[in-house]
This record gives sequence, C-alpha cells and structure tokens, in this order.
Amino acid sequence: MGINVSTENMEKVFERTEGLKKVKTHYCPGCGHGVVHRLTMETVMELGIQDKTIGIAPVGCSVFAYYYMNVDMQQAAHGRACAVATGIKRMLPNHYVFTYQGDGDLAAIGTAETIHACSRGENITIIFINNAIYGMTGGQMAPTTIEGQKTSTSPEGRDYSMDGMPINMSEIVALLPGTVYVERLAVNNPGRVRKTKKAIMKAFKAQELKKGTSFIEVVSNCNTNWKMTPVEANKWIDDVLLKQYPLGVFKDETGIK
Ligand SMILES: Cc1ncc(C[n+]2csc(CCOP(=O)(O)OP(=O)(O)O)c2C)c(N)n1
Repeated sequence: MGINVSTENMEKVFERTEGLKKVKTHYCPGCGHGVVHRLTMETVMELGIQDKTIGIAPVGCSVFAYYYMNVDMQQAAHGRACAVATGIKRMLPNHYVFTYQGDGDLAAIGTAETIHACSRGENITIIFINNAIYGMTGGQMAPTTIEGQKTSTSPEGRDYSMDGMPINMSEIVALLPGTVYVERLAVNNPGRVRKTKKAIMKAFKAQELKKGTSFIEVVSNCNTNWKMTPVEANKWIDDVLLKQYPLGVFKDETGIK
C-alpha cells in the first residue's frame, strides 16, 4: 500500500551542494567521511571559490575523494599530501589548497611531511580525519589507536608497553610557530557537525590572511573496523575516544570571528 505524502507546504531544509558530484557513495553506512566531504564542499560553494580550490586526496578510504568533490583534485602517495599541497600552493598562491587525510596517512607515513609543512607555515588547510584505525586496509592499528583498542594487528587490544602511545596531532602541531589555527572537532552528533563546518570555513578563510597553516582534526568513526553499529560507534566516541582526544581550539591566531 502506497503512502501519499504531500511535499507542497514543506520547507526544504537540506539540499545536496553543487560542490559534490552526483554519484553513489562507496563509504560504509555510518562512516563520517561523507559528512566531512559535504562540509568541505559546502564551505567551498558558500565562499564561491569552486574554480580556485585544489584538494589533495590521500590513500585510505578517502582515496576516492576526487570522485565526490567537484573541484580540481590531485592524488598524493601515502603520507605525501602536505608536500604535494605545498608545491601546488607555492605555484598557485591565490588558489585555496587543502589536504584531506586519514590518520594512517597523516600521522604514520606522513608524519614528517605534516610536521614540516606546519613548521614552515605553508598557507594551506589540512583536514585530518582521526578514526583511530587504518580503515581501508582492514583495520590495523594506527598511531591514533588508543590503549586497549582491538584492531586486526592488536587483537588483544593495544598495549602501550609493547606498541607505544597514541600521537595527538593537534596538540603537537599547535606548538609549531607555523600554524595559525588548530582545532579538534567531531562529527558524531548534529551539533558537532555544525561546529565542524564553522571550523572548516574559518580554515579556508585563513588562507586569505596568508598567516600560516590551518589544521582541522575531525574525530570520526570506523564502525565497520571497530565492529560496532553506527550508533554504538558514535557513543564510543563520546564515552571513550574523546578522553584521549579532547575537543577544542588549540590555537587561533586568525582573528576571524
Ligand atoms: C605508499 C603506500 N603505502 C601503503 C599503502 C597501503 N595503504 C592504503 S590505505 C592505508 C591505510 C590508510 O588508513 P588511514 O589513513 O587511517 O585512512 P582511513 O582508511 O582510515 O580513512 C594503507 C596503509 C599505500 N596505498 N601506499
């Protein structure tokens, strides 16, 4: 039996941004990558900079960011996104250049590139998705995996005495004089999604000011490899993950309100 719903008097509260291509997603149901893709591209469209924006896609689940984001994109090898972004921004200083990277990409193989780009104060925006795991390759332990967290390479749970401790990237890069704006956010509830959008907007605007690097860390989920439902994963972020990764502004010298 069909249900008739009249949409005549309904207010439209959401629309796909033209900054996203009309394609089906490959992300797992519940994954935060798609949300952050949307926020990034809404920002680009609202700023009217679609033809002046260049994104750098990483390896990892977001390797196909260029299938979704309707701007010029360049793929970088594992960990090299900040180095590629540096080169592009220096050649095209009036373009808006951003990297979009997972924690395996940014904080493992790409640690050096990330730290040095931030230390040089490259005028780019780094969007860093921290899901505490290597998502794409089957859920191995990442530098961001927390104590006791079970992964495919730490089936008994991460043991700090054997595996070392997590790397809190925002805290580290905020110490570097080259960064102008560093904030850690999350996308596990609607209020936080809205805050993340504001932060991405500020990070893009900061490129106008040419004062340095903006670093936006987004705590996200990988419910598939965490072996949880999306609802459980969002709760686990609140109950457990954010204790290791507290949200907040670590540095803001942009002067942007
Ligand atoms: C040079 C290089 N080394 C290793 C790999 C294998 N690799 C592909 S994706 C990936 C893990 C990425 O994990 P993360 O950056 O955390 O992103 P996620 O999939 O969780 O979004 C690895 C190790 C690769 N593609 N290229």
